[in-house]
Amino acid sequence: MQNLANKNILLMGLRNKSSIAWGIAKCIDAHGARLIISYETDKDEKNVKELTKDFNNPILIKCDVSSDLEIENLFNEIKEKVGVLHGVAHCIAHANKEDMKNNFIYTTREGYSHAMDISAYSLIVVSKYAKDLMIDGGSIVTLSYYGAEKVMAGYNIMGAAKAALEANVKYLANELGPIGIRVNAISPGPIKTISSKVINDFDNIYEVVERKSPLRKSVTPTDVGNAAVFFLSDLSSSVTGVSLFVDNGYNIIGI
Ligand code: IMJ
Repeated sequence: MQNLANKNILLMGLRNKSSIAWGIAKCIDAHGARLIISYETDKDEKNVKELTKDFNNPILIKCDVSSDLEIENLFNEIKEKVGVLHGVAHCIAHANKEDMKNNFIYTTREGYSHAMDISAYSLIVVSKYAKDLMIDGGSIVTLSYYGAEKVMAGYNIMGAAKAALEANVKYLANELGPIGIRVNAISPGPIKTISSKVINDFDNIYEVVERKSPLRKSVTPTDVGNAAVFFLSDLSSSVTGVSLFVDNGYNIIGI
């Protein structure tokens, strides 16, 4: 199926084969879009090039979202190369390891700013530049987590950052709605990635979710990719400002 034919879509946050962004990228490409992929470091460039070599003419651009200048350059280059943008998949988050490991109360000022900057603020500045290229309307989708709403062991500063991100989604959806741009979040159940390997308690939470979710299975990057295609396509043309659980129903369970 080609739900994204003739659309130019920016995907941010692809690093390796285990990235959730990789599951999303494959679904977006399969649905016929032209992908523009931004990566953070020169090391990521090699992986991203190799991963996307069979894609439909992808454009690869370096962008570290901690730099306003790099974000501005990213969108200038997109304007130059494709002109119009129809969608953005924002799959970026980062906190310092120590700030996730230590008790929440010991979060440092620097660590708090860093997690908020990369994981929540970046959506605002990316949306600001994206809107100028979304002249036919558009759709912006980001990734959240249940830890924004409920306390999850070890999630700590990222819980605060995802809560901020979900609030950003609502305020951006309200401001960009009148110019035909929708903004939504997907909140996936736990997925094993390279970055999840360093997280204490991850394996325990992953196992509990698999055992207790109504559908009794774990979530795959392709599940998230299919939801992203829904949000980025006209199938969701009247949906904005929501956070959608793609978690096999785990969030409805109490004890
Ligand atoms: C993260 C911490 C604690 C519990 C967790 C997670 N569970 C899940 C995650 C149960 C699913 C993964 N998650 C939803 C995240 O948002 C992870 C973000 C993250 C991961 C790292 C690891 C490496 C690093 N910094 C990070 N920053 C953010 O250095």
